[in-house]
Amino acid sequence: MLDIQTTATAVPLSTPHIIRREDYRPPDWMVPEIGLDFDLGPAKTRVTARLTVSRNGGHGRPLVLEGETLTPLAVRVDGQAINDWRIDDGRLVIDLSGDDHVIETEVELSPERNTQLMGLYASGGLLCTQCEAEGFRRITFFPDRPDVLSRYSVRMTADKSAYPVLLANGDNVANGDAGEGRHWAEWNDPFLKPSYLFALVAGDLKANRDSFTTMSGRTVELGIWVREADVPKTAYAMAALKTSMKWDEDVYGREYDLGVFNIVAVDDFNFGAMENKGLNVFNSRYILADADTATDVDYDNVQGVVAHEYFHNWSGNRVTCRDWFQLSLKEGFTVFRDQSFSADQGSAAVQRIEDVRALRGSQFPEDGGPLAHPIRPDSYMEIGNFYTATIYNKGAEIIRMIHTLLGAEKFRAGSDLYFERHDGQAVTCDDFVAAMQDASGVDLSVFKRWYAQAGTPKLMAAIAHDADTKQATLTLTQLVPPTPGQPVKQPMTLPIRMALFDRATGESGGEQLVVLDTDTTTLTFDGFAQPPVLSINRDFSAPVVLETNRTEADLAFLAAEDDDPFARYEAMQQLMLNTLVAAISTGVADHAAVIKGVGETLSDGALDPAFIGEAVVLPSDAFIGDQMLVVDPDAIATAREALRLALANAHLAKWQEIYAANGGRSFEYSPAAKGARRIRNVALGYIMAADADAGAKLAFTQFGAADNMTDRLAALGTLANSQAELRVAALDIFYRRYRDNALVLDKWFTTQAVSTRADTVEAVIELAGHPDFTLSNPNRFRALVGAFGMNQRSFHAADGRGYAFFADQIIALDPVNAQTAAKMVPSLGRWRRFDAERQALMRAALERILATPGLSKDVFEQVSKSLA
Ligand code: 0A1
Ligand code: ZN
Repeated sequence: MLDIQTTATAVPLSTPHIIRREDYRPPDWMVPEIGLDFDLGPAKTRVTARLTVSRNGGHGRPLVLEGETLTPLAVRVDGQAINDWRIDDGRLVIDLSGDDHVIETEVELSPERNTQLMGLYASGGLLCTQCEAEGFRRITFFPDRPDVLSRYSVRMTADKSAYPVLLANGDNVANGDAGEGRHWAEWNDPFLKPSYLFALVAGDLKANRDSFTTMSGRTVELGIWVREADVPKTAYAMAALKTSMKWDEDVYGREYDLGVFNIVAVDDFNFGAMENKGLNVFNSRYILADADTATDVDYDNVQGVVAHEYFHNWSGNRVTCRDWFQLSLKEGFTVFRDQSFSADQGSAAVQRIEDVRALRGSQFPEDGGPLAHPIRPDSYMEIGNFYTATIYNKGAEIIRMIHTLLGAEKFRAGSDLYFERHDGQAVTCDDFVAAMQDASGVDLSVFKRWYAQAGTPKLMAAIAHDADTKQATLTLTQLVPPTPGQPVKQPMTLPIRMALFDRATGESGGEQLVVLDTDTTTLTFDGFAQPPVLSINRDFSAPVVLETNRTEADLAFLAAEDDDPFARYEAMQQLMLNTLVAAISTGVADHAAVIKGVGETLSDGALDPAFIGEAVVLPSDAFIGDQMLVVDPDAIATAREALRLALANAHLAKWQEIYAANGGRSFEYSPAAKGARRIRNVALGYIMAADADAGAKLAFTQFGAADNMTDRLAALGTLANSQAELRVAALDIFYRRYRDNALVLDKWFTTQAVSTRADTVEAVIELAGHPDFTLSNPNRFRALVGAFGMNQRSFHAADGRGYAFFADQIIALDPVNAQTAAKMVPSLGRWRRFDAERQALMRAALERILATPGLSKDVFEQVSKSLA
């Protein structure tokens, strides 16, 4: 029977199955070897699997193989067809008498009908797979859990003209002609791996080929496989891959292990990319880049994601997770590794600012809302919902804190021990911490609370001074807030980097590391005739919300003087936030300190333009909202626009000077050129705010003359936010120029979805009816609907139209792509943060989603938890 994969597994809403970490049991059966034979076709693919199974321990339990949307066409045990198998809740159950058997199953799939993009699916003429976390069970019956490690051999047969290239994990060991216009290929992967790392790709692809010589002198053949026309857009990704391979050797001593490393770009993909062993599959947005189509941010993302997936070869593949509760074991560590790599490639300060901005933008709200969970969760309904900013970004901060506590050398000893001790194993977060502890001698037992407790700690730092004793006193107090299911918390280990500055000389006695692992502590510092200025949580050494008693003068001092660039940026942000929050709560705006601070930053010749570009940008609407008890989107927008206008007017001559000084060069992708584009486009935004007519002309000229996407899109965004007549013309020109380039067209949708204009809700509703909008491509859906969900001004329009539209879209997407639909829910799930009217409207939208018949368990979990 043909298997239909367009819907997710239906779950009776009354009995959602909750999987708990404490219920972990080792597998009943191991599968040391698996042979897979794919007879590939878009409408019909036949999969024959041959599993060598062996009983694990002395139990009498049957063999249970996971299957989702699969029907067995044949089942054989040791070569004999059997009929006494049964299907139980989608699983194939077989009673076996002995301890070692060979099981064969056959199923048929329809890749072109698989809109969920999990398992084997069709994308733009390709056939490809996505198995993490539980997609392999949509391909064949298997104990689809990460602690079952197998050796894979794969044979694929497909039409030669439609699918001339056949790729899978490991090495290509044989190829041949199958007659009738078909051909076959065999691939063997010598490394043991869990099923979630299995991959195959078949298609009409061309490769950018290169090679890398490893530290021990082995040659690795590299291939980035894309449509022929896209090959020139893969140069940057290839360079990033080679730099990553070298970096992992230099910094972690990790060498690549196979003779080939292939990357394939696909257009329809639920996430960013996937680290399948030797065959990474990427969302094309993280591979393709050239000056005409990719912004500087896109280039950075390509580099970061290529590195991330490559680094998984050790942190994830060679050493993998025992179960999905340990997801942060590979993701937190690998994000930390890719962040460190990116910091080494350009401005470390700007990288850190961006990493913290991402953490605060998505993880802090998650940690403070109904979906808060520790980096090692205790339970889930659908693991797809746990690929979160908490697991990834907060997970990376936890590894970064271990790095801070141990120091670089001991951290490296710890990672060496971890890789050596657990190579080829499926392990836990406890195993990782144990290796770090054993190699360093540093006790991490209290630190481990970070794995168990959710919520962003609040750190209060109060500085006092006694002129008589010339002593400064610093009192640190932490508070870990309650989160769903965790009403009471224990204090966390907080590594706090700090320095005290003499405000007269501008000197500090150097940085020190204070480790707070109790509720409160007081530290004294001698030799301060004047009250010192406190610089604290430098480089964002602990992922906390900081509250201090520092004055406006202290912050202004740090914004101008601090030798830690992150702390300097933070001081300026804090000055801005204080000004905005005061304006919102009192209705009186005093912009003087921010105007002065920004002026000094703009004139500081010693600063890197890329850093200045970040330091003079106002905090986002959403981040301002996070500082308030009740988020008031309208008041926030008004206060932010007023401060923007004040900065624009006060420094107009400077913005114009910066604009002129940083233009006129032809495109180059270098840190200096990137920095110049950044500061110039920030200046353009301010010029627009100060003088709408002149700004619009300037933006339109830049839009037309730009030789790169960064400048063109920045100009378009500036126009799209404005009332300028040229706005429509610019959007139209952009659309016509790029209508055939899906990745750039996504930017056209997003630019309009994040617009600050008052008519954005109508515009977005209209765009959802545009012929280029589709539910079948996750990038396009995220570009319009996902981006709109982040637009605080319009999404939260007081009449609730934004919420209603958003709910309609989630309901429409759910049967097509449940995973992507579920990812949208948190925008509505933040309802408790808003006023009573908005709360009611947001809840009504969530309740309408929940009442939808046949809702996926993905969306069900997110919505039901959001309403709880
Ligand atoms: N492990 C990948 C993320 C990923 C997870 C699930 C997927 O299913 C659609 C795809 C990718 C990473 O961390 O890059
Ligand atoms: Zn990852």
